[in-house]
Amino acid sequence: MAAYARRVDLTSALRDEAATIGLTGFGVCAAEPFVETAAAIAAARESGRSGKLRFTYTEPAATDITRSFPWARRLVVGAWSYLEAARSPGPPQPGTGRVARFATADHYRELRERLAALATLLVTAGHRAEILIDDNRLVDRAAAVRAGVGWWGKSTMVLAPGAGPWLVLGSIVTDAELATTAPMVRDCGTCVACLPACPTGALVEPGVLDATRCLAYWAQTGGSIPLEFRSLMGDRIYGCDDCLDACPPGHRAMEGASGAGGRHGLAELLALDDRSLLARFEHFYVPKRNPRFLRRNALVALGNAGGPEATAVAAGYLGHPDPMLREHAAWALGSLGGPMAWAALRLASTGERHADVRREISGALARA
Ligand code: B12
Ligand code: SF4
Ligand code: SF4
Repeated sequence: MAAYARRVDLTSALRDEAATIGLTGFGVCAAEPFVETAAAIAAARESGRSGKLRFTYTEPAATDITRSFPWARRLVVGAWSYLEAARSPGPPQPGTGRVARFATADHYRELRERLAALATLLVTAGHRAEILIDDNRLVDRAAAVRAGVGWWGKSTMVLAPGAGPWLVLGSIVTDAELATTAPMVRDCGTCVACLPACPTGALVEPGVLDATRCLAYWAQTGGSIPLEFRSLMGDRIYGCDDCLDACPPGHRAMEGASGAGGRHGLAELLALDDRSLLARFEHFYVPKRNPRFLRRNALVALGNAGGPEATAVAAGYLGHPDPMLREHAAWALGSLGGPMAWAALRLASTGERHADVRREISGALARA
């Protein structure tokens, strides 16, 4: 009985502290294997829907936390609503690109600081505590749903009352046998707004994402962006919020986040050196920390967003030493069109030796 009271007391103390420090969501669940999540990951890999994703998809321990932390008994899950801090990119503006709200700044830091305060309580009470946020060793959404922090939306996002999908998630792994919190008895009901809102049809069924069609995936995956997605990328340079924007449970929270945020001048970005570009976006996931992928995204956004300097900037990239960037610059010029773009492409076609870039230039000129 005394042990039970201690467990409940510590959970209550953690909950109180979570409220005091302003965590958006809090819950505690057992550190047992996520069997259904393991099956969902296996199904995504077998069907090819996970594409080149690694993270939790190739980490066998991701769905069984005790493989990484044999002493784990509970997960203390926290959610942080970043919407107010992120504000809004607003409508497209020529010459600018937009970053999805979750990445307008390192919003995970706010969550980490709050989870650190809870971890201190656990350690002070004599327990072990390890913070995991966006870590390959845990599927954050599976933990959040089990702990009752939110429910699984048809967009695959975890949604919470008041915040909708605008949450980042993380957990503390602990050996404390805390009292657990109940899963949320709630779902999306008859709403399906996110499914048609996805510009690429990546949400192939309620709760099932084909990552190989997701724009957020292409913005953070290496290689060339497939032609079929380049126009659909619009002015995005990182992430995509369309299925979140469409989600009614998040609409009220969006009203309080209308100030400008998350827009960047593309000509300026494309003029930055490697170090400055990576420093500006140090919290992005960029394959191999190679800034060429940020420039690739910016060139695609430039081709879609236009703007007074767009043609000159894209034409300048036709002389870049990196063939992948020449390829995307050629596409951008084909998308921008106009006498200057066609002239730059014709000139480049005379000297270009790389087969992929030549193909891209021909494709772009076919739009003339
Ligand atoms: C890989 C990854 C991606 C990939 C793949 C996403 C995916 N859906 O798997 C890509 C790059 C596409 C991506 C995009 C985004 N991501 Co991401 N991503 C991750 C990562 C690293 C792993 C996710 C994972 O393991 N998925 C495994 C698969 C199997 O899970 P699932 O697709 O959700 O499948 C579940 C559902 O189908 C559910 N389910 C089962 N039955 C049913 C039935 C019904 C009716 C429903 C509705 C659901 C359901 O069960 C399955 C698994 O248990 C996590 C961080 C982490 N370590 O967990 C962040 C994470 C999921 N991403 C996050 C964010 C913010 C995003 C973006 C919003 C960013 C952006 N604005 O661009 C987009 C959202 C796209 C989307 N609609 O999901 C947050 C999500 C927070 C939240 N509130 O849910 C996480 C948790 C990061 C964090 N720590 O906060 N991401
Ligand atoms: S993030 Fe964008 S592309 Fe990906 S599922 Fe949502 S709406 Fe579709
Ligand atoms: S848009 Fe509707 S169906 Fe999609 S996640 Fe939000 S509430 Fe659920």
